Amino acid sequence: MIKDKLVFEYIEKEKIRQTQGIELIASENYVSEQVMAAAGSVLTNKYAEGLPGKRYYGGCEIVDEIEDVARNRLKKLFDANWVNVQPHSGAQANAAVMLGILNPGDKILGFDLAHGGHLTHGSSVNFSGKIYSSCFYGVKKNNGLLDYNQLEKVAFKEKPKLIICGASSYSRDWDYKKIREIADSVSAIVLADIAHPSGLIARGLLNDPLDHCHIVTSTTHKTLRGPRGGIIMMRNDYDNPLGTKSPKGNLKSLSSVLDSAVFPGTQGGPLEHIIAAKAISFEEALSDNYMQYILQVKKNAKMMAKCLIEKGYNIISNGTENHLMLIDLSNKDITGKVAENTLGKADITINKNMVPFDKESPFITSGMRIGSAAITTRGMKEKEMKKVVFYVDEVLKNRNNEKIIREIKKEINKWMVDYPLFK
Ligand code: DSN
Repeated sequence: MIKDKLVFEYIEKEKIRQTQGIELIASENYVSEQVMAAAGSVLTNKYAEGLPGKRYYGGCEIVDEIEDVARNRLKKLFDANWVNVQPHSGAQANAAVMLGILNPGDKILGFDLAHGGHLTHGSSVNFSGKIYSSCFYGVKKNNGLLDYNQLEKVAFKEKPKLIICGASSYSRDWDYKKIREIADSVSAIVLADIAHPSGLIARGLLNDPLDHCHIVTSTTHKTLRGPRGGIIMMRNDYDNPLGTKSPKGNLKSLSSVLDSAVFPGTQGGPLEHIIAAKAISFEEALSDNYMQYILQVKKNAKMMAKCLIEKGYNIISNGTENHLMLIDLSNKDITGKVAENTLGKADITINKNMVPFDKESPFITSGMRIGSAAITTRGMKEKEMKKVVFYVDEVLKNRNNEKIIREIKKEINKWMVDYPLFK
């Protein structure tokens, strides 16, 4: 049945790569077979612009049911009262939120990308920094912890319309209550982008942003362990801050503004195959098995951080409360770029990462970011974290010895056979 030998050979090679190595990229994970099956299903054939019950195409009866299942499960998972499961990615979710509640040129305040934030939180190379006027807060130099005083000062000075919290490489929890208080004092909306820790938040292992933030976005493929995609959620609905009115002259609710900002605002047809896969992953995330998994993710990250610190690695903020950590490699006399390349030779996959106040460029960096979400899915526990850190350290110490690195790679490939993708 399968005709495209070339592409399927590459897919098989990628499967082998994913299986035989130690995956430490903090934003990656392995989905279940049923999530993959839905993502590769006939639903990919269907156009369904609009929302369930209000589509612009015929033949949507079944995808309507599927999207409603996804929405209801997501509401249950986060105790949300309104959700949109259509964003193709976290970036698309953020784009829709900004389109919905801001006018071009409006001021936004986000966590500095160089301190652990995200491109879509106002970076000058991203739509968020090109269309809107961005300003930033960051972490304290002495301890790597978020500087709430600075956030407050910048908010008072700049009077942003939107304050964005959330990060792609910050290993500590967030004080959403405090951020909401600051936002209220300058009449700003708060968006929490929980793309990274959403799985931990869903199961109560971190503070709940939905308690305090007006709008919450996330990806579905990191700790949440679903297909690649985005979501938008709110616990309460609000009046639309732009004062947009419906054709009948009524003030539109924020939820309807956000729905319109996803489609037709920023996207065309939703990916119903991915929405089905999201629905499955939300049900998985509600299960006892997932609870055990996400608890273990947190324990594994803590153990990795402890072992790294024992080996003299400098972890920003000196530890982790979630699934990831950012390591400043300056004291090891190695750049992030070299670390990424060298570990890659031993089939340990990480990403180089800027550290706060980094002197290197984003292409070189002084740091690396690692996370425990993917290796925990493979069935690893604290005991295995010690071995993972041992391998990381050995490879970095022997970065100029190709022979040793080749031997470690062989050991790793053999070891990973004990942790199959699907049991
Ligand atoms: N690229 C994602 C990450 O690795 O964190 C964020 O978009």
